[in-house]
Amino acid sequence: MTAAIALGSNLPSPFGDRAANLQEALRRLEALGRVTAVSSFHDTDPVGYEDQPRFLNAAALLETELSPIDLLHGLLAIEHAMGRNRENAPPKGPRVIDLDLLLSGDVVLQTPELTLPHPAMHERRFVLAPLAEIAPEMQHPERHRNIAELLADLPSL
Ligand code: PH2
Ligand code: MG
Ligand code: MG
Repeated sequence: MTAAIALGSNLPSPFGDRAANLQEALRRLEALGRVTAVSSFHDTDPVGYEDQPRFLNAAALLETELSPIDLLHGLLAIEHAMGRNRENAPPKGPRVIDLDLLLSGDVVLQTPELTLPHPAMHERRFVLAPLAEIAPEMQHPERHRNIAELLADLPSL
């Protein structure tokens, strides 16, 4: 199954700067499947909680045999291994690495742990713009729009 993953970083780490963190996470994603496409890296304004450093965002496609929940656990394990600490950090605050599962094929799923498609993906330019570079025709299984269409639908500000 093809999974779409959003990557974000807005803190340096022992791996290096934000770009080094994205590169390191992409390297580690290879343990969960085969990375078949990676977008360019987008320097973005923080959205939501604005009093934090700018983000570097990207998107990747992963061809994987893992179930969505096992894939989620793999993503969380990478975040943890790279030094993301959720205990003493605000929910939308600065982070070394954030790996969000956006889509797993056309799976629609709602559990306490995981909602697919990612419930906010269609309203986030920092998610849709990178993903549109590598998967413009990938379908959102609930909105019946592809990624390029969702991006074009965003209000301009
Ligand atoms: N992630 C957030 C909150 N705000 N803003 C940008 N630009 N990029 C992000 O990845 C991001 C954010 C919470 O996950
Ligand atoms: Mg996120
Ligand atoms: Mg996350």
